[in-house]
Amino acid sequence: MDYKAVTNCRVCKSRNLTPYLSLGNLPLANLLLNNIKERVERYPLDVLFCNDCALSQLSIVVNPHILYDHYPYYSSVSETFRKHCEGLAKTMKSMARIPERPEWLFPEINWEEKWFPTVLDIASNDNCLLKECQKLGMGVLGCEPATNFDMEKVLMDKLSSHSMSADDLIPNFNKFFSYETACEIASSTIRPMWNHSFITAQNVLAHVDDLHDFLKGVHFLLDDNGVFIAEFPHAKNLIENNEFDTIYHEHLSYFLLKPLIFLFVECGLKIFKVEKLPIHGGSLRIYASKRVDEVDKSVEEVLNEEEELGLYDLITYKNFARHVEDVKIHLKELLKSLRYQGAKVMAYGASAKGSTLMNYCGLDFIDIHSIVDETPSKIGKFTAVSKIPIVNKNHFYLEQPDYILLTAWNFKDEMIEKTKEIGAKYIVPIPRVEII
Ligand code: JHZ
Ligand code: ZN
Repeated sequence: MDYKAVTNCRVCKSRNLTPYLSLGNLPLANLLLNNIKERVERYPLDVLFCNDCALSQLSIVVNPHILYDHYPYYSSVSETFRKHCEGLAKTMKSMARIPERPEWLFPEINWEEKWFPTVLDIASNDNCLLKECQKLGMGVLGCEPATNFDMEKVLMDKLSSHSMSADDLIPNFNKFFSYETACEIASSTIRPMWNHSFITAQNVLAHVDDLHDFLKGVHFLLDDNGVFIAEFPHAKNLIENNEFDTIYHEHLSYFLLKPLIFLFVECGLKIFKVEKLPIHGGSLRIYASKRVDEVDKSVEEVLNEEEELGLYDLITYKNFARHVEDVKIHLKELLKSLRYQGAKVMAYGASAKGSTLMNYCGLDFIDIHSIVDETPSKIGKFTAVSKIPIVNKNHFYLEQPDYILLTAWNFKDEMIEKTKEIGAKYIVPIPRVEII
């Protein structure tokens, strides 16, 4: 079976789930075709609201091996995201504390001199974050199930125990993270893997079905002073800014802070600080530990804001669902009139959200000439169902488009800066269709 249906809330286990948005039967958002004749599977894309804990979640869970064994998204392509990771690495370095009794683990080491904080990054992708951590002298380990990043990684069996030659390499566990994987990591003899000062999870919690098992693994690996740092798009922005295109089969959950606090407590972790970040259309970064003396006021502030905005009430979600169709109507109308005028429209960013946008709106190669993406492995492929060719950035100069549709509007500033000399106008689809 390619997917299973959700019957209970992923966080609180309630069966009191109400559907509020259906985007139809869509292909997997990161599925790219080598050939337009390839058969494409479609899956229902419906969102449910948990009336007990306010978690929005998809009605189905697609088999993660189909989604992630090969993953075409490379985080480092965006300079904005790379800088974001540099910032997080610096934050961790400044927060790091020497564990209370590290000499128990490696008595031969003079810890005052040699101790360096360690970071385990879950779903480490192309090591965008870990490379920044490494530059700051932190011990690094990745856990990434996709096999296509191998060039950048070092297979565990190539490293001997306590090998210091590993310092400039980034070891990786080629597995989905789970409690079982955490036990394997802990039983490994390689030093940077044990007793993690930091465990990071950028844009991965939303992809995880069994969150309890995942956090059990985090709890198991985190040292007593350790901090778990997770980032995810905040469902507040999904609703407020009409970011419906961030809904796709990989994103099983759309998080508010409230259900996460409940979940973390159940798993023996306490969220002690929250930061709002502009990345990916507006994200939250949460900090959690096993032992917490003081909870920062940011936690209460975000909870109050969520409540004041009505984000714990089903009616807010039903209202949001009514606005989603506006984008479809306006975007289709705009592209139709541009076609009649003979204007050439290209897109920038063969993103997952672009797949939802184009397929939900029923756009294809008639509306959009081609999509530029700088990820080498995406170039030369076609988007699924919409069948739009993905081309390299030179094609902006060759084709001289009149309009560029920003299918990765979350990187609007970076994309406009990189293409301004082309002289095209930009179509920004979210929160409402606009030409700038
Ligand atoms: P981008 C991503 O989704 C990945 P996507 C993931 N699914 C997730 O959870 C969310 O974010 C939060 C390209 N690009 O990041 C790179 C350029 O070519 O908006 C990407 O293919 N040049 C894990 O896929 C795409 O655009 C550039 O200058 O919706 C952007 O995709 C830049 C900035 C990007 O996310
Ligand atoms: Zn719930």
